[in-house]
Amino acid sequence: MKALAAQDPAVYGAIVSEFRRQQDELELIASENYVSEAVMQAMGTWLTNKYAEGLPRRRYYGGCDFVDITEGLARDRAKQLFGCVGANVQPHSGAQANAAVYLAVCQPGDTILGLDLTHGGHLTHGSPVNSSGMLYKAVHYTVHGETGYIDMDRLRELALEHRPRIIVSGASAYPRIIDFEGFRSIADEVGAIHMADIAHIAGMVVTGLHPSPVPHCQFVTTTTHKTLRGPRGGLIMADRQWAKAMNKAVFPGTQGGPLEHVIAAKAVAFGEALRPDFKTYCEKILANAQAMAETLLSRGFDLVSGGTDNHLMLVDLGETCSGKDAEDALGRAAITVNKNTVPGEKRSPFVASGIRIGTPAMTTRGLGVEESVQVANWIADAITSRDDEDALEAIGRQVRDMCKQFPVYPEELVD
Ligand code: DSN
Repeated sequence: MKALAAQDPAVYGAIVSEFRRQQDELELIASENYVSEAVMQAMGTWLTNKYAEGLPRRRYYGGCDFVDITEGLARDRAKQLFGCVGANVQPHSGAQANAAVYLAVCQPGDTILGLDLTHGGHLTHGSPVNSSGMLYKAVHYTVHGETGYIDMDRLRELALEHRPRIIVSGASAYPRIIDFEGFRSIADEVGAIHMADIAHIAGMVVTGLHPSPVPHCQFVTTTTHKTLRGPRGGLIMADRQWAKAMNKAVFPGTQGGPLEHVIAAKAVAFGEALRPDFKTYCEKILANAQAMAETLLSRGFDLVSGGTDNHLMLVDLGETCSGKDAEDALGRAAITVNKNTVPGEKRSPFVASGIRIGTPAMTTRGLGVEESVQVANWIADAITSRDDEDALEAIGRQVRDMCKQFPVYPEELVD
């Protein structure tokens, strides 16, 4: 990065500081990961200079021969990975992908039925502060008050009562297996479209460690940067009937020129996810999550739904500590998590009563079950000692020592 360092030390300095943070501290945000050097190299290329509105071989601009190759590879690999009929690799993000599906399927004012935000849903599943909740009439299902699992009976009741145009399955903070087949059967019963947003669990889906929604959906959306470990971006899949509408809804419906440098990096990441060692990686994500959940439970913490089947867990801190205080304390101990609302939330979302913990990033840097148990104990210690700066500093030193043993990237990358 010599040219950047010389030309713009302010930007370069912040980038290097972020490198140091990622390298030296522990990242447990469930939606984050570390891309490979190959993915990063593909992203930082002259493909960023190219306009390529349209689809491969059907563009509105000349000079697209080579971005047609990279986008074609991304699309073909996405289809192979997910076993889907149609794939559009152009959405700039998961939110853009979801907006495009709504545009393809709904008229303004139509009803969307999605998981409530405080029960693990996503802003784009009909929150009033998101266009999905402003342009469409949003109705929300919830998790069961006692079990913490999605209440499929209530979902069916709501679907029968409101007759939604689209039912959205998938979540941002839900630790259990999702019954996509059950969602489809309710959608079929009320004549709704079923869209699964698998942004969080895509890695497990493509490796067969979570049931695939593809046979049970008209649309599946995902981000590419979470468990899939690709560049920041989105992807939509559609069945045969909806593939054309999907493409039109992305461009010209909701986006202009695709980010071809990012799409090339998606192709590289999908290539990585097709390799057998990606399944081993995802198995380790799950094993680490189990180990952390069991340790936290043994330390007396309350987990929403009592545990986890996937890469994340939601710790309900109850009355004693807010999510914000826990997030701050862990930050001072070099551990990054995010505060999260919990079902039945009584605090504001800026304070929240829980924290969300995920294992995809720490697994990428090579931490295993033994380290996961240690990390969970540090989390428990840090939350318990949240007002004791010396204790937090001591935990932080141990966390940094562990990170040193498991570097994310070669140090030379920032030279
Ligand atoms: N913000 C992402 C997450 O953290 O789950 C979802 O978009």
